[in-house]
Amino acid sequence: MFQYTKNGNFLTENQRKFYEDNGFLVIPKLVDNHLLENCRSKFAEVCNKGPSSMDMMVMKELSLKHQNFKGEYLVNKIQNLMNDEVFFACGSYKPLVDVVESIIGPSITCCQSMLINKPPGAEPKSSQHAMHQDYYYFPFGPVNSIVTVWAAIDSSNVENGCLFVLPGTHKNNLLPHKNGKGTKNVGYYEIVNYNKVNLCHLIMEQGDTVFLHPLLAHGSGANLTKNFRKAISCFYIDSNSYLIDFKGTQQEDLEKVMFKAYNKQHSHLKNYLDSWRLSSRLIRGSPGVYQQCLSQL
Ligand SMILES: O=C(O)CCC(=O)C(=O)O
Repeated sequence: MFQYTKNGNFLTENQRKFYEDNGFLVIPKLVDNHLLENCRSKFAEVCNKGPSSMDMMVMKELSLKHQNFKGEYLVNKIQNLMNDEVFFACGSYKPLVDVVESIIGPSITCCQSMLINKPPGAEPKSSQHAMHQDYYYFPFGPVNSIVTVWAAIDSSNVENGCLFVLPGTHKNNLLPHKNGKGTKNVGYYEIVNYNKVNLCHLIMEQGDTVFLHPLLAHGSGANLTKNFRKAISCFYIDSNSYLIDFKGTQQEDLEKVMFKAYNKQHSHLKNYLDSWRLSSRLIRGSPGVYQQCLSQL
């Protein structure tokens, strides 16, 4: 009866059914505010003093780069967070990982993590994140062994660029995407054609957490307020996932673009797959096929 979730005790029958039918599930107040405030402070520290671990990457909002903005008024994302213990405390927070386990099973690796900041004043086209499926970026499978988790550090709403989703679209295959060049931000790909009729905005308070299937079409709006909009987003996979070669697929272009961007900060990287070695950390259970494959690259 259930295809996208596992048997276990951490989700109610209704929550499980909601995720199965819609491809996402919001759990109010799941992450402790204290952990999120620690992440907020750590983010400010990284913006001002630089990365707090070797593998961490800091990205700037291009539309603000030439306007003399600094610190968290300029940085729109830091990624590869899990080797910083402040962020790890959030990414490995038991109530959150329990829900992840209910979706992908008990062998859990966080394969990517980011703190996404939408600073005030950015160009709307640049601050929004166009409609996409996260699976477009992931060179591993099977697809149902992956889940995206997004926890609100600030309340998010239509004005400050909350997430929006197209419920049920996780039942599609991977859809054609094109490079969202208009956004200026490297690595933003968007779905070429989609129907907005059922678009649903996720209005969330601090600590509210949404779990998204990797094929669910989603994005986020521009921040049109004078305040920041921050969230922490982690991607989890079953540690027995296998790697996929993007050669000959529609993601060949993405692979080149992302590798070029990552290579600027980490010149020792051999290829795009190699970048997942930097960003992955085991969270629960034993290392599996995924770790073996990465170590053989
Ligand atoms: O704006 C955000 O916080 C989320 C953007 C998003 O959809 C993503 O990073 O996949």
